[in-house]
Amino acid sequence: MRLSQSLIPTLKETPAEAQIASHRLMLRAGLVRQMASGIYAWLPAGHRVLTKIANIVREEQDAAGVQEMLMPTIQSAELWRESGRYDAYGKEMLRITDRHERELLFGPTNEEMITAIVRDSVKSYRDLPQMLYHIQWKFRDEVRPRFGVLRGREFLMKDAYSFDLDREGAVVAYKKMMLAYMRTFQRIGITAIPMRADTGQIGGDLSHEFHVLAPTGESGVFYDADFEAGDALATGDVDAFYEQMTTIYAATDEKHDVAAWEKVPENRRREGRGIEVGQIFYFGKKYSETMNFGVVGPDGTKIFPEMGSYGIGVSRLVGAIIEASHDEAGIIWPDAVAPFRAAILNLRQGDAVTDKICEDLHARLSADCLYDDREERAGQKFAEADLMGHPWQIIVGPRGAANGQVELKRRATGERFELSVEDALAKVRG
Ligand code: 5CA
Repeated sequence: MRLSQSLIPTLKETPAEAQIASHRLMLRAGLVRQMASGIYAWLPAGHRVLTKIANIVREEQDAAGVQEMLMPTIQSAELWRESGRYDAYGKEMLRITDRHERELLFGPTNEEMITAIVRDSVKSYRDLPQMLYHIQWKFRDEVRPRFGVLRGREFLMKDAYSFDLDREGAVVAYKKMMLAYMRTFQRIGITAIPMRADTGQIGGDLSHEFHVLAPTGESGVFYDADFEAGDALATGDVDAFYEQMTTIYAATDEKHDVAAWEKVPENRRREGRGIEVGQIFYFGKKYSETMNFGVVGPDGTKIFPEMGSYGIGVSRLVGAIIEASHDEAGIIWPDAVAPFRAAILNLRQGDAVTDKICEDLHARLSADCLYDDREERAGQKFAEADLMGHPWQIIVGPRGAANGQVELKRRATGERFELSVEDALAKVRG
């Protein structure tokens, strides 16, 4: 993509309304614009990040055997009256009335809708288990939307739902999902720690929140430093993995257990703050019973399925990644989710050899690179590339170009390499 022809409206000044780094940097790097309180438009570069994250989430859900579908954003109040949550949900729910005076709402989550959908066609124990997910916009009328996309009112969520015949099956689904989450976060390039959590609005008796460590996080977190050391994912075995994850102490302030904390050796105790990027719940028959969803069991009796729900804050992740990975100059994107893997900085637009090398690089790196082909000072190009946080910068100036050399800069470490065009390409491609 050519920067001269792109809508990436970077800002030099720090926007006054932004209190924390990720919000400031998302505005300054031209990723999003606020359209109303807690409601954002995703501009082209921001949309690329959101899409890359959603695709990783999708691939790992698919790999775990979860079926993708798409439910609407607008739901009927009737559905929520069935579970009793229509009144219980309170002011966070955006309620809408249509022209026929029918009561609708903008979905804050989908337990009721998925239960109604599965209830409609699953009648026998033979049709279970089922695991389904979608990636869809949600709306919660938060009292205090803040920190940009971290606490928005409209936000993108991956929400999955499991239906099993018994508790044992539901716990298998829960463990599978925890493994899928850890794989997802690892692929994105961040560390997210699963912590015992409260079940809140969703209800139930087993829940974990996944927290990215960052000083600006909304929750206090306590965890055993062993978590960082152990590569629990390497086991590949769901039970062994779950065992390892849940025996290492990690809890948010809401569930912090002082007696257990004292059992963690002092030199391994870590306290900090975390941003919740996902939460999983096992809540049993809460919705299947209240919404009268039963299947016929092997002996002809009615069985209410055991359910769980599993969320990832896809749009919140964009902000959380930036909170965890930035410096004074700007964003430092992990390779897998950067809007562009590389930027080409042409330091002498109009110099025939420099232009030719840049055009050649641009053609060969194609869509995943941003070519800064503007008539701008080198200093500005450097500053904006650092701000936007491309993992690689390929810097092409007339002196090097004359010898077929370019400079390659790694954003995360600041390392610089003088390389031939071919070697630079090979390094960027990894
Ligand atoms: N139905 C369940 C799981 S599918 C559920 O709604 N869980 S949740 O309330 O914990 O939300 C799932 C994830 O969405 C959270 O972990 C968080 O990452 C994200 N999220 C929740 N509220 C917001 C918000 N206001 N802005 C941005 N992301 C949010």
